[in-house]
Formats: sequence, structure tokens, C-alpha cells
Amino acid sequence: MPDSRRPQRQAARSRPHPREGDAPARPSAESAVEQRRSPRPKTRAFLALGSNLGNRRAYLRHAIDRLPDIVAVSPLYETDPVGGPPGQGAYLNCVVELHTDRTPRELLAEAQAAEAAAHRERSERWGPRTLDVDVLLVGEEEVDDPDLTVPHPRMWTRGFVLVPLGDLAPELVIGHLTSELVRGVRPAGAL
Ligand code: GSY
Repeated sequence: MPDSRRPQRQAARSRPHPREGDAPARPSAESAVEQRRSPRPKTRAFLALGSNLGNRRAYLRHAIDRLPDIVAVSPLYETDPVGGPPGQGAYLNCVVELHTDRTPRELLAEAQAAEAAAHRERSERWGPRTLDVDVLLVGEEEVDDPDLTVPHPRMWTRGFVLVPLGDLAPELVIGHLTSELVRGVRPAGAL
């Protein structure tokens, strides 16, 4: 029988038993999922999405299609850029609501994966981008790590966040949304 048609020898594929002193085995993908699924109550979370490069609507649409546990999407707004270099184009912004048992850090990973899928390049901190996804709120949870702060530290002073957030959860923006913040935020339909 030609080599290519010989059945694979099982022994070559089975894992040897670990011996004392061996490095601990890496968790299998299945056990990682099981760990991630350790019981956590589902909570209400909000992510902010923005795009001001390329086909802005398409980038937002694709992000919404791939982010997990979305139960509501705000209307879209065209917004004047806040910060960043002069001359950059207007943003399209929206906010999505999740009903999720994911941790803030898991949501950050999902947000970064969506940004990577939009070919976002992290060249300039406040510069134009195909897609920005920020974790705003995850229930009552608070995180204060160098790479992740929840609630999002600047959300209460940004009209492009508060206006769409107010469409989904008006009770959250009361006392924060001023007429000054609403300026520069124009309705742009829905996705
Ligand atoms: O912080 C999100 C990215 N971003 C935006 C944005 O999404 N909308 C507007 N209007 N300005 C922004 N500046 C930055 S940075």
C-alpha cells in the first residue's frame, strides 16, 4: 500500500502521559470556554462605536454583526471629531446594548477583535480610524487597570456617546447631557 494511503498510526497522535517535572499542560480550547462560561449573572452592558474613515456605515454594520450578545442598537449620529489632528472627517457614532455574562475584559477583547477586523491601524492616538469600539458600562462593575477603565472615564463628557446612549437608556444620561454636548451631534438615520 502506498505510504499516503496507510492509516495514521494512533500512537503518533496520542499525548504521552505527563511526567513529574513536566511543564503543566496548556488548557484545551474547550476548557478555556468552560472557564469563560463559569456562572456569572447576565448584566446590561453598553459599547460605543465610531468610524470616520472609509465606508463608515459598513464598518459599523460589520462590527455589530460580529459583537456578541447585542440586544439593541441606537440610531446613528454624524458627529464633529473631538480631539485629534485638525481636518479629519466627521464620525458616524452609535451605541449598542448587550445582555451578557461576559466580563469587562472579555468585552475589551471582543472590541479589539472587531477593530482588528476593520483593519484599524493604531498609528495616532486620537487620529482618524476605520472603527473604534469602547467599553462604556458593564452593569455596576468597576475596573481600573492601565489598559481598561470601566465605566469609561470620558463617556460623561462626550455628546457623541451620551446622545445615542440616551436613546437606549435615558435614565443613565440624566444630569450629564447638556445642550452644549448635543451640539455637533446630528441624526444620521439607522443601520
Ligand atoms: O473615542 C472614540 C473615537 N473618537 C471619536 C468618536 O467616536 N466621535 C467623535 N465625534 N470624535 C471622536 N474622537 C475620537 S478619538
